[in-house]
Amino acid sequence: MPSSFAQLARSSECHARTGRLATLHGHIETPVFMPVGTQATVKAMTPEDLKQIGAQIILGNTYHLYIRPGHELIRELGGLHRFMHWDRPILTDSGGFQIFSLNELASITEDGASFRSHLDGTKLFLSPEDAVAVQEALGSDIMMALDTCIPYPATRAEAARATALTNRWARRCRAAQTDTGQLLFGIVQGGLYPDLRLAALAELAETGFDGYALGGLSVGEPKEEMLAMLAACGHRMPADHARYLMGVGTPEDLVEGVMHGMDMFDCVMPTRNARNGMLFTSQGKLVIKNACFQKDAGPLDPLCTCYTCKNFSRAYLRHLFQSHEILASQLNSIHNLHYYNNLMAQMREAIRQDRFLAFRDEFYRLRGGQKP
Ligand code: PRF
Ligand code: ZN
Repeated sequence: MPSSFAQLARSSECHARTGRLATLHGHIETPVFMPVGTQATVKAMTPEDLKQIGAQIILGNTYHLYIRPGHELIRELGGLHRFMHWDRPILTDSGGFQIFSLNELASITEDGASFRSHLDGTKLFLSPEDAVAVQEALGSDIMMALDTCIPYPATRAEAARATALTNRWARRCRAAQTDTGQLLFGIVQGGLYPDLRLAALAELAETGFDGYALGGLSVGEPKEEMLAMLAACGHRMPADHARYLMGVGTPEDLVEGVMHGMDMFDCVMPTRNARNGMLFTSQGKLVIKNACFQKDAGPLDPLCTCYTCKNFSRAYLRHLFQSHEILASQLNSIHNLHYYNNLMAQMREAIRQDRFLAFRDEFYRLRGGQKP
């Protein structure tokens, strides 16, 4: 099978690379950030807003859409793209992580995961085969294999057991896939044990997936531990396939992830923080409710070219936030997602020009921060 991913340029000083991923809804230039659209919507953003900030691909959640409104309904209405009026690529997460993070009572057997709906308590079950069938009904471009996320901290024995199950489930997902042209990515677990992760990766690569993800990171472990796993595993993931770091992270995490050879990222941080009045800027974080912005006529970020920064003052944005106006969420989300998207675009350009480490130095210098 030809790979859906082509590497286009690589840094001569680190593992950073640019590439192109082919999907049913067109190409994605990597490294890429995927805004999170859990409920078939990226909160507070219309699809047109998303296009304006340059989003190439968004993420949807199998777990939430399975519970409400149901994958059969979405299939009947023409699939997730038509349902939400988004014609660019969509990646759907498999549900594994959401089942365990939203359900204290979830239980795992060899067969699959049993859990209760977080909405009304209904008993539900999702097998690896179900996870693929649901994602095929949704019609996402990239499907994720069903995994079990290992909580932090976990003993080596716990991590080994969960990782082995995740890999058996991954094989079942691959076998359950039908001929839809959708891509299927495998997920590397292994907790904070690099040898477990590398063994899991070798097994997954043996099965053969269209891309490989690092799961189970940014789940409460110290930052150094996450970066150590990234350094141990990132560049050892198959170079001829896309590499996805799941649920990560801060702008700094994205820069470190790219340096270690990762291609794809998603995180609720830009959208969630936007709604909470925390904005990302080239100089670091900004809390819009702070009194110092009461009469500030300047833009959020003088270096930003987004709709929000071109048209509104910090004073106005602070007023909207303090008044709990819906527009605060919208304008702040536009800015934060523009910031994330622009950061990725800058990294792609720096890699093409083979000056990624210089870009990284400047990134930390501007925000007055230390490199990890
Ligand atoms: N597995 C899946 N989705 C995820 C994760 C995971 O481990 C994470 C962990 N950061 C975020 N989203 N399936
Ligand atoms: Zn802006």
